[in-house]
Amino acid sequence: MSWKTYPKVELHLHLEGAAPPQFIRGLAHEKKIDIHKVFNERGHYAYRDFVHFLQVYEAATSVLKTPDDYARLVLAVAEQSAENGVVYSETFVSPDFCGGGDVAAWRDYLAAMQSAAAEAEAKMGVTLKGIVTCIRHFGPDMAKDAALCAAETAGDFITGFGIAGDEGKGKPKDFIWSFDCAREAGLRLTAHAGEWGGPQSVRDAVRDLGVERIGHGVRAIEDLALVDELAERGTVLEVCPGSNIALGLYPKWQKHPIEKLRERELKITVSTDDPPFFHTTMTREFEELERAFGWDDEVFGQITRTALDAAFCDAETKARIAKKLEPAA
Ligand code: MCF
Ligand code: ZN
Repeated sequence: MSWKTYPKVELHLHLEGAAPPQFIRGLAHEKKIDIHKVFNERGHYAYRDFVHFLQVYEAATSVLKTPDDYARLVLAVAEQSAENGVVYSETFVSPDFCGGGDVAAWRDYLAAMQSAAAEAEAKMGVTLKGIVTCIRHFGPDMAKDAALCAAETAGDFITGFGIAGDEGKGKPKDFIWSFDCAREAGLRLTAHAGEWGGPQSVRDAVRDLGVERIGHGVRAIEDLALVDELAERGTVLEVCPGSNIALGLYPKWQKHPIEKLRERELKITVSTDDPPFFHTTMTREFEELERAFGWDDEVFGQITRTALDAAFCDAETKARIAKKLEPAA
């Protein structure tokens, strides 16, 4: 079996960010909402830079208004994942977009997403889990509501809590209450850091929030003492190289630090982040990594097993997914 046909494990996928553009256009049409600014003339998501990307993401999300819209979204996203050989995917979901942080409303959205995930598993063979995510530029108060929603619904589907959004706004320590709340509810923790913020941002996320995984984290490479600290702690990086390149963090694949981080024995995984925004898929990530760094089946197998080890799901699910990976072992 070659890596092209390996079953893949993805740990870092934003649910709305994975929405195919035609899905968002279809909903906008049904609801008579004008979102033409979200797309360019070729019908692709259009943004100028990172901050504009965040705005376009929110504008696209504005057409998703009901639990049923989210159920349809889960099915559309699962279909793309399954087409790329993904057998297990952890998706970021936010109560800020699903009920405005109200726990009762969040439960309705979650029930719809969870039943769509069960349907996707039965029909497409892809297992989905949810990581409740607060949004950094919405501030610590909204993060508290998100954490309370997460704590109330922790369980088989919601397995983790995280933070994403504009790394230039606020500090990890502003969100300690929310992360403590999620941890006490038994949720596993991850934080976006070391993308638009430098190594100190990663250090703060690990030390102040106690996260076991970092979303991106690639700028740790600018401080080798931090790389060693992360390796020692066993912190896992959810690296999304295609996202970093599309947003202009690195000029080309060969300049991406993923290979250097791997050589320094950091636990590295590969994900797509917001695939249609960045014109990527898990297949394309693997192809580009092969081209840029000569990664072979052994490396792809290792990356996939690291991802499954670092997954936030229960042991029974892990064992079931591990069986699907066996031919790659
Ligand atoms: O990882 C990328 C880029 N870095 C930071 N944040 C995000 C990324 N994709 C989506 N996000 C944020 C964004 O603020 O996550 C939120 C979006 O509103 C959604 S979480 C379900
Ligand atoms: Zn992300």
